[in-house]
Amino acid sequence: MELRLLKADITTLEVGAVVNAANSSLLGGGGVDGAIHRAGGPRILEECKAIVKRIGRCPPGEAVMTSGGNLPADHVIHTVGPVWRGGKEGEPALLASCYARSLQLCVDNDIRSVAFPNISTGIYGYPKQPAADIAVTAVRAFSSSAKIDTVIFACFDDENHEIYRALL
Ligand code: AR6
Repeated sequence: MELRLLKADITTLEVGAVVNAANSSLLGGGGVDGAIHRAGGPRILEECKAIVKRIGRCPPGEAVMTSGGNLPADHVIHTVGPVWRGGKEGEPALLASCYARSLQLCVDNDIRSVAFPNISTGIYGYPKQPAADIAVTAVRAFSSSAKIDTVIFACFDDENHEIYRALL
């Protein structure tokens, strides 16, 4: 498994799956979630609604998958990061779970390339350095058994990009 760093708008990437930093309603929002639904079109939202109807809301740390709609990516994996509440309410484990559950969906669906945004580090307020440490550790921990070829960390802001550059 190759880990790559890009400074990019995740909606432009031609990969097997892009990961969305969603909320539990799966109905869209701001940040990267808004960008993915805008660029991907209404089909993604329809699929999200069908998932909620079937299995209910998506709790923090979990992930579900839809098609990529109009995106160049084949699929969107919607995961719900933790809201930062100071770090003592299980946030680190929930954030690590977002990465692991998303990668497991890739394995289960034979997806070979996946791009992650910096989950929870925008509207949800997770401090960027510890979030990056968790992201890289979780992906590396997963890689031993997986047949995923490429994992891209798609950083949007300069601060995250610099943090990941130092880490990778
Ligand atoms: N491509 C890649 N990364 C992006 C893009 C983009 N187009 N746009 C923003 N980012 P956020 P969260 C980065 O706030 O903190 C939504 O309303 C951004 O710089 O999108 O997990 C959901 O519905 C930041 O580093 O997600 C939830 O309610 C990272 O994406 C809530 O926000 C994550 O920021 C989730 O908050």
